[in-house]
Amino acid sequence: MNRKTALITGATSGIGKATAQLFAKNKIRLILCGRRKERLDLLEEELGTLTDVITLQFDVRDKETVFKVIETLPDNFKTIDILVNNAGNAHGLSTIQDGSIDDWDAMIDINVKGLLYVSKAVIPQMVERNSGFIVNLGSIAGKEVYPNGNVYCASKHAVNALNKAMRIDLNKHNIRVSAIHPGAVETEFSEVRFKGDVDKAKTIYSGYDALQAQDIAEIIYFIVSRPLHVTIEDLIVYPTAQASATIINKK
Ligand code: NDP
Ligand code: 8X3
Repeated sequence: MNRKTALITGATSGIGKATAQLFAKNKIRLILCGRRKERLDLLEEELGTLTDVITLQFDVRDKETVFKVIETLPDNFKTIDILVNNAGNAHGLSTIQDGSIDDWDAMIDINVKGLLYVSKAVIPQMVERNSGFIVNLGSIAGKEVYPNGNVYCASKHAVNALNKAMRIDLNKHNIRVSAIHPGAVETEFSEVRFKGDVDKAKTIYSGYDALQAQDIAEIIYFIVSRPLHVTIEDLIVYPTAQASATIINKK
């Protein structure tokens, strides 16, 4: 059986890392991406005993590097069967009138433009082969807008739209496209959003059982392991305690 190769962005933490670990257990070959080299090295060491692993250190905002690193992959990693567009984050949580322009730039550049660059670097080979799988990490913030979420919500609404656009444009090329829109997942997400304030980040996940990265990884693996004629196009996943972006039943 031909083993599949997956490129995962944002593999150094949270959902991307858990997905890499689960894919490795299932013998999917891995191209792991992120900015933090030491974490990539550790992952390569950990997962290299289970499957073939290569790591690519780059910032998804760096357009030239994105294309260069993907174009210059070694021959045995050139064929990418599964692209997991996971790298992303929120910066800040404030009203539109108080928001920081640097934070806005980061969210649009990483969550939207970065996702587009990586996709543009990978999609042509999928079109050529008439096969491939793209999983886009959206968010409940891409389905709803909540107070102070403005630009993060806009960036994830864009991911939601791009997921639909990919599904339409790539349909005749037999490429499967799926989006997962989680609610609260306990990762480094809130630490990044609150600029390293660990205590504040913890409050987001306290008083209920938040989703864990592993929960989302299992769903991603389920999606990509369906038979060829099955595509799960769009999925919202909540912790049981969550009913909408703003309603969480905390004890
Ligand atoms: P983490 O902060 O734990 O992981 C984010 C990952 O993205 C890291 O591996 C980080 O790696 C990578 N990343 C961030 N910025 C860049 C960049 N500029 N270039 C390359 N890689 C980058 O968060 P999650 O695992 O929770 O987030 C994964 C995805 O899931 C995101 O798209 C997020 O928006 C989405 N999501 C998260 C939810 C949550 O509640 N946690 C809910 C809904 C959606 P490095 O810093 O090494 O570059
Ligand atoms: C992360 C979930 O609700 O903080 O995308 O936007 S939320």
